[in-house]
Amino acid sequence: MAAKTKKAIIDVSKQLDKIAEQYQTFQILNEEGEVVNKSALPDLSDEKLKELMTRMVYTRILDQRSISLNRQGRLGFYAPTAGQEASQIASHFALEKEDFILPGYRDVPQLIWHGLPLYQAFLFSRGHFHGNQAPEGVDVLSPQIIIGAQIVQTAGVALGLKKRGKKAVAITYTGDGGASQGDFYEGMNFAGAFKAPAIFVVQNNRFAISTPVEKQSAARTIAQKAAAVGIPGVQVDGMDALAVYVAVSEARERAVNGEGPTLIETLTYRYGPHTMAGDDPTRYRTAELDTEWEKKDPLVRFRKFLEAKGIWNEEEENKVIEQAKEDIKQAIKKADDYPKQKVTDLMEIMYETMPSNLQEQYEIYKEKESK
Ligand SMILES: Cc1ncc(C[n+]2csc(CCOP(=O)(O)OP(=O)(O)O)c2C)c(N)n1
Ligand SMILES: [Mg+2]
Repeated sequence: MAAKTKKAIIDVSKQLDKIAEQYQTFQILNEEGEVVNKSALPDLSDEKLKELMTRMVYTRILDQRSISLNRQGRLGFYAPTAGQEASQIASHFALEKEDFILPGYRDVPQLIWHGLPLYQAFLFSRGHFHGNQAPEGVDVLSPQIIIGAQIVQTAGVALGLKKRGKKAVAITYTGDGGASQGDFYEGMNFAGAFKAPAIFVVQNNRFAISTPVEKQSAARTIAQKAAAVGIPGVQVDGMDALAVYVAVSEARERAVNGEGPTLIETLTYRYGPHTMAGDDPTRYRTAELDTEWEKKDPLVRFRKFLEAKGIWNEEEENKVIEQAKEDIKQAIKKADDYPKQKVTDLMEIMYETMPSNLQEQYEIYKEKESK
């Protein structure tokens, strides 16, 4: 144990407590789906509420199907999303079509709901370049694998939107691990200094692969890291779709009104493994912790809320499940039928004008591929 510091002249004893106190978890629905914060309820029509539930159920099915397609060898890279639906889908639900998304590798669902066709998400998983070519008007980057690399880019995209006079935001997603990277501070600092319309969402699912959040930082919350760069920071119950929706809606409004960026920490959990590439969560997580978080499930909670309002039932949910399964079946077939990528494809999309040495190689490959 460290020796006790003698009475200090500069009294910092309460400093950290006072900081942490200011970042209380924002919640609207408790685990039973009961409203615990009535004045914070967002003004969403029944249709909108049902649409949000539809998207979360659909995304849970997509996750289940993606895991089994991966096990059958029909998908490549896949990072499971179950447990994080409120953080991902309700945050996206607060955006507009013209907003720009810079996702991490676990954030494929937000891209799909922003307009990336499902078959392209499957091609991305298989490492096919066409999976990274979002259609015109779908303003997204492809999922970033390098932890934190999308955060400085987000500050840049946001500043670009501002300079062009667009009423839009750049939103990025990273994890608790991402919040320990240098890029994280750099991106937020720049966006704060330039009042760029950015939203930094940190999905704190408690682990960076096997490293628990307590070992990643001495900060008691991730939200409070915003204060160091002079921007608002919000910690929200990331299993509560309504709370996440409100936090992002308000951040968006501030951003487009010229008030600059916001950091949002969502407290969440991934039920599955880190990715499908051999991670075994039982080696670093206890069954008790899994159970504790499963009780907070975002779908169960929101379903109870909607059922109590009389606008959701099993039949309605089954329709969504069937639709999701059918769409996935069609999309995987479309991905199967899509032309295999060729070496020349990659060369064609890399440069506007191909350098002469590549041009030579290009001719050689073109010849080979024609046989
Ligand atoms: C710069 C960098 N370092 C390390 C890795 C290896 N890596 C891949 S995922 C990951 C953990 C990230 O955890 P977190 O940010 O909490 O996101 P989560 O996977 O929990 O969604 C690490 C260390 C990487 N991809 N990039
Ligand atoms: Mg994490």
